[in-house]
Amino acid sequence: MVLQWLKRNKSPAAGESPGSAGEGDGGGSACTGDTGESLDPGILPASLPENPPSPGNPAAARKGFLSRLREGLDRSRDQLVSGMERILLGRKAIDGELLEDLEALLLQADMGMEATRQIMDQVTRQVERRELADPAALRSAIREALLEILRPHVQEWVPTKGRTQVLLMVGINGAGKTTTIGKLAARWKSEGFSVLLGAGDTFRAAAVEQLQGWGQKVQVPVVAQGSGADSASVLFDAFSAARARSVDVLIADTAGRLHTQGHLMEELRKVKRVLTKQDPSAPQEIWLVLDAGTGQNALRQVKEFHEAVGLTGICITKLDGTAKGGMVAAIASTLPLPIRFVGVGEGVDDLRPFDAEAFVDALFSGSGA
Ligand SMILES: Nc1nc2c(ncn2[C@@H]2O[C@H](COP(=O)(O)OP(=O)(O)O)[C@@H](O)[C@H]2O)c(=O)[nH]1
Ligand SMILES: [Mg+2]
Repeated sequence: MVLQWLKRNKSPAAGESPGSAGEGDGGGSACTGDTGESLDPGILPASLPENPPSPGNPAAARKGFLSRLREGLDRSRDQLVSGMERILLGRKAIDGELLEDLEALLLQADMGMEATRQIMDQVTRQVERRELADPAALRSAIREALLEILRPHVQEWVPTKGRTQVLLMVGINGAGKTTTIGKLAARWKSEGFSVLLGAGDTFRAAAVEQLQGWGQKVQVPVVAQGSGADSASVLFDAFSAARARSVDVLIADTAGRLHTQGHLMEELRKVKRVLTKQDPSAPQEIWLVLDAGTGQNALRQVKEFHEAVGLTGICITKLDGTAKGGMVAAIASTLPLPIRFVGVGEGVDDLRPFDAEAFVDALFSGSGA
């Protein structure tokens, strides 16, 4: 369907292909795909913002999200809070041994070396200045120090109207890229933006189908070619299509890859290059999607992907049901990258901009801090 739509709506910008840009492998602009049965490609995507889905009851949705976040962090919280209670039990004074026990607990909670060091430095300074009256005051001091690490990473990103922006989603297999793309598409569509999805994960047919499934579910068009197509070629065409129709944001899916797979990292750089040929400022955003359950290995992923393609943000998925919630602090303390969104489930509404206060509350609630 998109092929017909592209032909009908061909503009000079849409006429280029990665082949003509000198980057493609001759795949040309033959673009097939599906926009969802109920959508008429002839009027897409300009008609998309006109009938956004009803957001329902936003207050109830937020409450639901917070309780899911809290529930999801049950295991992380148990570990941290019960660990602190155990350490603080019966302790009358704050001494070196107590601080060492707390340090070990933060490391066990997956906060990582850097965040743990920052938290402990701050707490130790407060102890030296006699600002903490008793061991119980340590809990709120740790909570506050954690918030200070996380707060600078709260930087929501929303598309800007008036020019087509590209958001490239990268990460390892199974991290939650495609699911997060579906959720973001629904979110931005409901906020009045026009959205197009690009099926740049061409490794498996199932990957293309999964994205098309999301396209249908949230009623957003998808530009796709068959599996095995050149990823850069698909995304080049998707960008042409998005620009030709003045779509606000193209969200580009990519195949999962390990940061150690050099040739696949090179493929990502190629995707970037072909997009830049159409617009020197594209892709405007490149987000790494991380599974919260990954723990400390996430740090390697962030560093290596950042070095390879220059990340502008991070999304953390599966905060429901992880014992490694502390990894959010580990990531925040390692690189100055915004944490754009967090996911707490597989549903379309289980995604929210990162909220440091809500996260810390969920991690500490019940501790009395
Ligand atoms: N529980 C939970 N599952 C998620 C979340 N995000 C994604 N998933 C699931 O994780 C699996 C892999 O997600 P997918 O989007 O296909 O990952 P991709 O390979 O990076 O594209 C799927 O079963 C998703 O439903 C989340 O926030 N919470
Ligand atoms: Mg995927």
